[in-house]
Order: sequence, then structure tokens, then C-alpha cells
Amino acid sequence: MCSGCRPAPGRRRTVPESRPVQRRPLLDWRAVAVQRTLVLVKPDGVQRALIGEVIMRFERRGLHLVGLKLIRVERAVAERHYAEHAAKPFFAGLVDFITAAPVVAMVWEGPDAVAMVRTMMGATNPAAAAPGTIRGDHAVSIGTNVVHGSDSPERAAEELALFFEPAELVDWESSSARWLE
Ligand code: IDP
Ligand code: MG
Repeated sequence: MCSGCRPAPGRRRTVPESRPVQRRPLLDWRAVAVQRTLVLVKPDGVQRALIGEVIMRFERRGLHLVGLKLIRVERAVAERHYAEHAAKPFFAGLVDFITAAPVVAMVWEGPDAVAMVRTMMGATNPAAAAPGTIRGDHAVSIGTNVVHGSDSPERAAEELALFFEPAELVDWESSSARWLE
């Protein structure tokens, strides 16, 4: 047996009282921009008790939650939020729908979060949404497709400002962050 493997008889192995805490990420890989994006669990998702299901997916993926609230969307906010669709035949119905019952508004942060959330949501039309996505697993109609997610970093910035006051967004550090980087 080697001399260093076992303490000498009558002597205890000593353990250092403290070790330096490693604060830097395990891998120093930061090629992708960290973004924030707006997610809504739409009225159909809230009514169908899918709030937890939607949150769980983003949380387990490793995205970082910085804002969360249950709200009734005011008509003026809905019209601004969906302004790009104002000329479309479904616009009035869309505004009626999003204001008909509460929504859960959230802000998720992470590398490439805008695209990541869109990929996890699935296609707008549930018939085209891949199984495994939120819409692909939980929706059958384009009008009631459970979630909204910003479609670009520019829209994300506008939508965050439309739905959240700066003071409602919480800067905090997740203890698991260094295991995700
Ligand atoms: P997105 O939610 O995937 O970003 P958008 O094209 O921005 O899709 O449309 C916004 C929302 O309007 C959709 O999520 C859907 O609920 C609704 N919508 C889009 N196209 C139609 C349509 O052709 N008929 C009815 N509702 C539609
Ligand atoms: Mg959209």
C-alpha cells in the first residue's frame, strides 16, 4: 500500500476547512447573445390549466425567469400588441380573444432566448407545429394556440415595455447558472 493512501496509525486525516469557491463558468463559452423575450400564456392556456406546463418547459430547459404576473390585457394594449395584424380579417377576433380572460405574462432570459422560445412554442398553426413543442402537444386551432412569444429581439424589447414596468423585472442570480453556461 502506498504511504500517502492511509493516515499513519494514531493520526487523523486532516481536511482543509475551506476551499476557494469557483465563481467563473465551467466553460468559458459566450458566443451567443443573452436576450430577454416576452411569453404570454394566452387565455385558452390559462383556462385549460396549462400555466404550469408552459412554465415548466422553459424552466427545465434552463431559461432564466425575470418577470411573471397574471393580468387581464386591456383592449388598448391588445390592439398595440397585435398592431401588425390590424388589417387582417382575424384581428377583431384576436383582440376579443386575448382580452376575454386572464393571461400570464412572463419574461424569460437566456442565450438566444427569442429564437429558443419560438422553437419550443412550435408553428403558429398547430397543424404544422411539431410534436414536442407546446403548440404541437397542446393545441389544435390557430385561434387558440396557448402561447405567445416575441418573434425578434426588436419586438421583444417593445413587448417587454408594453407589458412590464422596469421595476417588475427582477435581476437575480440562479445558483444553477454556472452549470448551464
Ligand atoms: P405567432 O403567435 O406565432 O407569432 P402571428 O402570425 O404573429 O403568430 O399571429 C398572432 C396570432 O394571431 C396567432 O398566434 C394566432 O392566434 C392568430 N392568428 C394568426 N393567423 C391567424 C388566422 O389565419 N386565423 C385566425 N387567427 C390567426
Ligand atoms: Mg407573432
